[in-house]
Amino acid sequence: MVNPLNVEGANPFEIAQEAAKQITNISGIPSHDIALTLGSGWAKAADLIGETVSEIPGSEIIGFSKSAVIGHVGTIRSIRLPNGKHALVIGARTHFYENHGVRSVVHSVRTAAATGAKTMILTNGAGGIKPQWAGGAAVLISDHINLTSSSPLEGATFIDLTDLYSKRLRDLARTVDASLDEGVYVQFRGPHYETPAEVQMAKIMGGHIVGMSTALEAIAAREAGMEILGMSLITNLAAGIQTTPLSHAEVLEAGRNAEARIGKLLAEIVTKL
Ligand code: 8IG
Repeated sequence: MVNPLNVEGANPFEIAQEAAKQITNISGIPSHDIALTLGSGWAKAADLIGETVSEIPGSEIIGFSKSAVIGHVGTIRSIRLPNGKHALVIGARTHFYENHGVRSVVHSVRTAAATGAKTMILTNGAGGIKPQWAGGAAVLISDHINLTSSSPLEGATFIDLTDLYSKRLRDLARTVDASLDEGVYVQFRGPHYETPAEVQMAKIMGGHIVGMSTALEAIAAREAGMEILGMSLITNLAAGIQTTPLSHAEVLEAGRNAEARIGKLLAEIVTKL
């Protein structure tokens, strides 16, 4: 199948507009207020934040591809919150390591913005560098280091990334759970996990969380003018911090063990937005 985002001359913002129109038509909801991308372990939040108006397979919306990862749901949901606002929940994330290009990676974020969303909640499963995060901590992202050597921005698009992960929203999250810790998210390309030496590099650079998704999405969300909340579920300690080998099975198990707790946490945060 042709990926319309990679066709020469295509305008990714126009395709996002088209995707948003399809979502509006199918859901019957003219505009959304907030958007959430639910990564590994976070899917349960969708069932807790409100009433699902519409659930759409990603494959029905232009520019979305089937999720490549087991544990990622692959649908887009329109949810009515108890306060009457509408949330767009994206379970169909495209990762940079899938090699569909960075336009595909951020298409969901641009589509969310095109549906009207002013707040973007980006969640992920990630590795932790702080040993006290062992056992499935949920943490706030305070900033990032982008080690993908890529950007979703094209041309002379000089976007300020100060306060990329909104201090206001982090403080708001802490009104729900005052114990929430925070850290700097380091995005590697993946899909392999890091070597222990790379984890030490990330640590020396000032990183606390290692992942494969969120930095590029946050840049696109900022370009679109959205306010961003980033949260990681630490499903494993990063390579070399934990002494046992990393496995996707371990990640999935940590997600299952945490999903009820972090789903409830995120749902409570959403009610305060
Ligand atoms: I879940 O340890 C998950 N995603 N880069 N490193 C990176 N991404 C991850 C990890 C990890 N765990």
